[in-house]
Amino acid sequence: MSKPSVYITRKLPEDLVESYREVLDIEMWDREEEPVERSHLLKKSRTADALLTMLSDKVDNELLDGADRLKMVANLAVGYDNIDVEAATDHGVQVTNTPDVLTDTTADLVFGLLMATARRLMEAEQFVKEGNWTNWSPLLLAGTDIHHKKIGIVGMGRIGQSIAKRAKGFDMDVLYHNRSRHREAEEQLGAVYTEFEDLLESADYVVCMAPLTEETNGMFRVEQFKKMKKEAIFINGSRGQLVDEKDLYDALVEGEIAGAGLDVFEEEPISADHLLLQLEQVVALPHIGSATKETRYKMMELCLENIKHYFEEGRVQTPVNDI
Ligand code: 8YV
Repeated sequence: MSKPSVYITRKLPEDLVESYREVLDIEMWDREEEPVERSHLLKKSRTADALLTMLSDKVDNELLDGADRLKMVANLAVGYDNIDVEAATDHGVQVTNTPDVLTDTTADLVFGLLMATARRLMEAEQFVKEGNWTNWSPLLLAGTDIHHKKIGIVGMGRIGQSIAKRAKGFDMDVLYHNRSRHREAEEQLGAVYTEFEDLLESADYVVCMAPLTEETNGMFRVEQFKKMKKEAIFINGSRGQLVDEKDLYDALVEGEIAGAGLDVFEEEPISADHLLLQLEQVVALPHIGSATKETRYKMMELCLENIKHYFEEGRVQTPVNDI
């Protein structure tokens, strides 16, 4: 019997892929620095049994309509807003994601981003490297305290809870807002469920970790920034589309809030002339929440395991939809 054919939309390390070649007929996009071209992805989808996709690959009706053999899509991310899951289900296509393996890694990064923004770490490093450290003054590069402050986590999923644990270690008060109450986080972490508006008004750090859905799209706009404290710092570790970037820029320039730490943007990658990059109170990262070698390997492996098991046993470890 011929092996199921798998198309991978980025070049993955051969040492990882190699062992799966025994059971899967794997082909990969081979240009290290460039994302797969849409026309190429559409062409490959027509003959593939499975796709291993990235967030930048749109899996929509256009792709699914032409993908007669396609049975599954393994997405290399916990989020799957790049995939029209309803359409995939209608086409009988199993979708999987990579939860759990990236939870702590992403929480580490988001908490690090909060610290970098509050304590002005990037500015401070630049100051030293540019040779400006020639004197000392009491308020030189003075930032804002983190310990004993209030963190408001919007989106108390796995990563939100993992951030709450870190915040507890810093003696912070933890507020959270979520579609539904999370009793475990309340009992074990002392996190306090708070209405969205109340959270915005009382948190010193507002951390956005909600997934991108129709309801969360654009949930942080001018009204929300105006409700926050003038000293508040806004952190986004989920998706750029949850935020109106022009409104965030205005809020920062007009002093409605004090700073922002952003790992994600509305359109990625962003260019150096992006509005928000012009502000020194913004710390910007290139969407590296889950980017450690250990975790990225685990994510890639989970995708390949899901594909292998789907074809061998008809089951996957981390399904997004019921087929
Ligand atoms: C992805 C992410 O790893 O998992 C997610 O949803 O946003 C990141 O962890 C990254 O975008 C690669 O697809």
